[in-house]
Amino acid sequence: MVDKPDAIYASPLDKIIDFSFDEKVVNVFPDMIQRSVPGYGTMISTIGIMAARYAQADSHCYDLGCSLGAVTLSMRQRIQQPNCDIIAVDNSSAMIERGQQLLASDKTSSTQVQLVCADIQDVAIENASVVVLNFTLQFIPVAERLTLLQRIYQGLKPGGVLILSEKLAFEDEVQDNFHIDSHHDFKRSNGYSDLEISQKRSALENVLIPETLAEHQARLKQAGFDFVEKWFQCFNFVSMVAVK
Ligand code: GEK
Repeated sequence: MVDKPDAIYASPLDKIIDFSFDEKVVNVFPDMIQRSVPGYGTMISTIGIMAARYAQADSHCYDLGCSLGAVTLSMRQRIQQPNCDIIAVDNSSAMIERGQQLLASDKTSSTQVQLVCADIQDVAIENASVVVLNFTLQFIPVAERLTLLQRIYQGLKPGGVLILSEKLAFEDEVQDNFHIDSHHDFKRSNGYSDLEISQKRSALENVLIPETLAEHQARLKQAGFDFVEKWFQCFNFVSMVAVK
């Protein structure tokens, strides 16, 4: 299994169809996300460190929208609590199939992992000490986001944590443009052409709906979380923790 370089949007396309996490994307996913999300590697390794701190014995840790399981593997390498397992969920069967292969070759820990192909809106969240949404909530319709966060809050044990990473929008146009332009510079510096950047942007337009930091913070509080803190930001990519 060799990770291929992402060239999905390298040639001009007659029609840009909405982005989906299909086989074509799965084949290039590690390269795509590393070159597209500033701070991705730092966020993955740091989420493992935070999971180790918040994981509780006899509980579940959830990786919702797990893709190939980068967060799952990072948590698995760090969690020390007895009888604490990981439930990793994605609704792309291509992602889950490849994720199974990657997991099978990870010999770093005996922590049990269950990979589930399902919509995260249909999965029960129970007896949870850690829940991670690493760039997944942005793909859920805005009107349905609060219900999901409320279910996560209900499923968390006291002292449990939700880690939420998202691409942000900014109300102020100058600020928004600064972050969008800086992100595009980041992508260019990683070898993406202007054509690739603009075709990918069009493909994501109706699929990835970013919101402001204030909107996320208000919704987390509305879902029940008292302590909400932004712990990472690079341009328009942010990660927050919310503790029950
Ligand atoms: C990582 N967390 O590498 N139910 C289940 N999965 C979903 C849903 C849904 N309703 N909607 C989208 N997905 C990963 C990166 S990628 C982010 C997450 C990105 C899944 C989708 O199939 C994809 O695998 C993932 O959420 C989003 O840390 O590519 O920008």
